Amino acid sequence: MGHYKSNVRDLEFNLFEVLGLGSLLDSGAFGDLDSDTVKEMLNEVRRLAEGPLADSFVDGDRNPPVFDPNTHTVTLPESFKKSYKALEDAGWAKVPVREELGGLGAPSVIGWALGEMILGANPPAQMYAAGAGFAEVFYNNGTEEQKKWASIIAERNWGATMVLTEPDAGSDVGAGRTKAIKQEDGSWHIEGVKRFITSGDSDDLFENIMHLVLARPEGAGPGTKGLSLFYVPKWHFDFDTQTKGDRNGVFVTNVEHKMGIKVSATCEVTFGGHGVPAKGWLVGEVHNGIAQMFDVIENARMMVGTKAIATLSTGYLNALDYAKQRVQGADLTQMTDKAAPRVTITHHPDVRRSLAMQKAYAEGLRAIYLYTAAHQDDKIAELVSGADKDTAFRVNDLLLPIVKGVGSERAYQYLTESLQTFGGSGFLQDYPIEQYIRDAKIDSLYEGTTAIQAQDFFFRKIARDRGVALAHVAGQVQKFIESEAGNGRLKAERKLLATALEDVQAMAATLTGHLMGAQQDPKELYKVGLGSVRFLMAVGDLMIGWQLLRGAEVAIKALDNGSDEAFYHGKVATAQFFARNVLPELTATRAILSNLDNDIMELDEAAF
Ligand code: ST9
Ligand code: FAD
Repeated sequence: MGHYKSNVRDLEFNLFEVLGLGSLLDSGAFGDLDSDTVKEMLNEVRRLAEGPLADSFVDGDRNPPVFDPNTHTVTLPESFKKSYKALEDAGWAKVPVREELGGLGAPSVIGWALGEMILGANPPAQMYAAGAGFAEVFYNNGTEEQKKWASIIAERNWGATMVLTEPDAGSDVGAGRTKAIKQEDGSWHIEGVKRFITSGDSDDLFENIMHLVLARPEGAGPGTKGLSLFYVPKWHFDFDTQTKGDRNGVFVTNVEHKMGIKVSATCEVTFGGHGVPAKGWLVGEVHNGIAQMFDVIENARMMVGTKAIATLSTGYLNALDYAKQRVQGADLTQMTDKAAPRVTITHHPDVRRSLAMQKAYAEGLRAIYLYTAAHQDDKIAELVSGADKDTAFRVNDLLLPIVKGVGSERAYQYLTESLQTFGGSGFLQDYPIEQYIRDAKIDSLYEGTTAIQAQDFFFRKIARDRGVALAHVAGQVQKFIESEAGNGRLKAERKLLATALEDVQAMAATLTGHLMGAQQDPKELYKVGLGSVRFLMAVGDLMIGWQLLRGAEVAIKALDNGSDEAFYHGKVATAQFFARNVLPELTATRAILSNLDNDIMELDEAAF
């Protein structure tokens, strides 16, 4: 058995029983893609993920990429290349990609449900496989000519990178210094050093790589708005004859040694530093780089959150499996009887508590990323929450920092509980959890750290949106609270959810008050900064509680029909456990946020 444990049952539960996609799929809204086909796809991807993809998970960690500074190349382990090939051959990464680019044009929510299993089994494989997705962004933003290039790039399965970060420009992308110099033939020469570039080179996985690079044209203004987006190929390519030309002047000049996701090559990339110009073409022939790059970033943030959640899910299922087999100690009620029979550790209350928390966060976060993805498609958004096109767009925007920020933080936190369930064995490389933890840590760092997600969430997705998306989602929660959901069995939990919703609304009002107050006293903004991560996490818990209880409502109805009892009982019990054990904590967070002060901001650095 490989390391990866999928949860197709829970994916199907969310897609068909909670979101109710069956009716839409079976009405022909997405062509041939009906419910049965989606179920077959889920099982096909499960087989691939648990088998050929999971096979190289450990080897890719123990035998990371090797960089040759003389040839500027990266060698990947053969085992990983074999896994990658299996993924590419099966074509799953192209499922959500538009048909013009050789994809199926399936709705996002199906793409992410399949993607979860790939990301759980071998996350770097999905990252290397993102070329067609990148080509879609190029296509959407490109000129008519560039659209043709994008189609060819997708069809020929090129690799792709997103190139923003520089040594002095991490969170602050607008500090980037890489230059773009216009050439007479309409192309540009890019000059500068970028760092931490995922898949900067990739052995012989691809015939070519498309780098999407942010650079500042000579004379352009400061900050992110002065950056433009360039298509820079690794090899020149004649799109008319479809033949590879000379090497372009973009070279990998270092590969990082990392804590996790080691087989994903994280590269320093130097443009125009080796006597060959790094030629690029302005995407869409317009200077609108940061907005264009955010089309990639939004997808990448979704990917990172889903990756984290996928890892927590397999971590929990591994821990559960172990806990059911590990015999240790007597039942607590017989603790004084030294001859009492020994029991499996699932009998110990603290192990139960821990497993319930792991299950609640893994399944609650899965429901959130799928609910978010449901708002990436107009027809599905309408079905799921009654959102029109504009509201669906805003809701997706609002929820992305929750998928990415809350998903990554909670996954890392509860993966340590998965490890704890194994006792000392969890610390060994005999089990996958220690690698899961190392591989998942990156998720709270790249694609915008948690602090950046929290600021994006409050300033852009709530304040700048004038609370429109938040009000839509809060309205959905309120409707659930006021409903008869659970047929009497969820009454107390709906009350706990009502208090949590009030707490979150009060937190939003407090932070908004500080934002308004900043017009008189700019230091009021510090209070928003001091409270924003707590706020993000609190909204995450509210959303998880709501999603779990919605699932419980569906499960209670299903139990009345008497099928799959263990699964549905688990759904109800986990939702109740979360509502009773986690939601009340939001009242304390509300109190903390209502008493924020700037003392810590005024403390001299020397006093830290
Ligand atoms: C990285 C990669 O870390 C790691 C993993 C790579 C894996 C690769 C595989 C990926 C696969 C998935 C991709 C598939 C492709 C697609 C598939 C399709 C089927 N939303 O607030 P302002 C824009 S890469 C939208 O003033 P500052 C907007 O245009 C490195 N747009 O910001 C705005 O203008 P306006 C990742 C947004 O103070 C403009 O930016 N690095 C959003 O100038 C300026 O906004 C980071 O993530 C948004 N949420 O700059 C950097 N926000 O306001 C993190 C801004 O007029 N740092 N815009 O609309 C930040 O995000 C900063 O907050 C900052 C600040 C840079 C935006
Ligand atoms: P900094 O920005 O220096 O942040 C340091 C600390 O300060 C963090 O805790 C941060 O939250 C905090 N901080 C910084 N600014 C603020 C602020 N304004 N408010 C509050 N707190 C703040 N980049 C690419 O362009 N392409 C890639 O493919 C890519 N892949 C990556 C792969 C890996 C493995 C890694 C490690 C990084 C990758 N990155 C990539 C870069 C990644 O996006 C950055 O590391 C990330 O955005 C953070 O930037 P930084 O490391 O410079 O940290």
